[in-house]
Amino acid sequence: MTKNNLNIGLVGYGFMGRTHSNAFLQAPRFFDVPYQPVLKAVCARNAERVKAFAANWGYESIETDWRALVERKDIDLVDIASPNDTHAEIAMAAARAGKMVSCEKPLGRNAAEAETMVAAVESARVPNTVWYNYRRVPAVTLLKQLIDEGRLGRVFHYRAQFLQDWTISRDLPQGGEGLWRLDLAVAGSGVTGDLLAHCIDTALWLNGSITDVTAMTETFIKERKHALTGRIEPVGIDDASAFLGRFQNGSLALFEATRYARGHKALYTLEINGEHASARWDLHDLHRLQWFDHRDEGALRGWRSVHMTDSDHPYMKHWWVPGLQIGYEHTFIHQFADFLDAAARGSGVAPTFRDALATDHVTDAVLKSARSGRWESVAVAARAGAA
Ligand code: SOE
Repeated sequence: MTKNNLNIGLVGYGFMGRTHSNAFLQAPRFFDVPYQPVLKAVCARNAERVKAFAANWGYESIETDWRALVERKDIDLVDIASPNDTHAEIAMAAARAGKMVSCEKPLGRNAAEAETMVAAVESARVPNTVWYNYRRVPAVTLLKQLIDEGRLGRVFHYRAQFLQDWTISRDLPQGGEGLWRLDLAVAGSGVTGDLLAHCIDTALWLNGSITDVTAMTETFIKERKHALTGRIEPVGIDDASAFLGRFQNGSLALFEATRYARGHKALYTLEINGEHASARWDLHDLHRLQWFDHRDEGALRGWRSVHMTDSDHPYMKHWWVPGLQIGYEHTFIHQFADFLDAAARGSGVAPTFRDALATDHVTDAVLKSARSGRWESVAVAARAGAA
């Protein structure tokens, strides 16, 4: 059967532009998706570099102004993979133009910005999603199923960490291409919005709402040269961020993110402890789910390391044969395949803009608490159409 084309316009050609482009190409090859994605146009300001990117990934055309991309009649989906300070303007214009919108995380630089984006996609009724890709690691998706089946029983603890070490050098400039994550005006925050946000998104999905937090942040290197101005300027982002919190379901939260954990490159770990069972997952070993079930026979009770490569594991029947694992890039392919299925039904796929707004509310509360030195409650987003 011939499928309708879904014409994609990508904004941004950095690391995330590559992960998304790979997903657009691979999803229809491995999943029976209802559309044929077409890499119609890629947009970025540097014409030479965007041409090279288009040639490498097979985009049919280029734009150097996102407004021109959004206005094009031949674009169905606007995919935003540009720095955080561009998300809101592009997403709102795309929604107003009736395009589907997918956006890199975090949705907004803060919850107020994210609220305007949610309002735009909801009033335009366009399918939308935010690329919190770790939900679609098969081990994490399986954990969600196990939790929803009630296998943990009452949950007592949820803890998560995201550890990196790439900004320890004081010679690293802030700002500009590749280093905008260190520039407060562009990024909105440091590790809180960049890394902790991943931990929070997964936690809200697995364990429900977070209601209150008490946090601390630290900026270890106070001044850095700004790549765009050439001047030494104060650093506004948080280099490390940690919080204690409470979930709505009564369990306790313990979260940490940093770019100053020497030796750790992208160590995202999570653990959940319930009355009957516990589970652990680790991004450096992402194809394994660690599972302990207290109801197992006493003499053999212990931690199991489940290798997520069987066809009855989430998403795995679409890949290789049992025993052969998949990796990081597949999480984006899974999300895009799910998005296409949902879009064909006229809806977005989780995490939608509204789901991602909930994460921005938690990160706002974390930053507020770090400033105030007090417990802060997490604001609850207004429901759709309530404003
Ligand atoms: C930061 O180094 C970063 O690239 C994040 O921006 C991504 O969201 C994370 O998945 C990996 O680390």
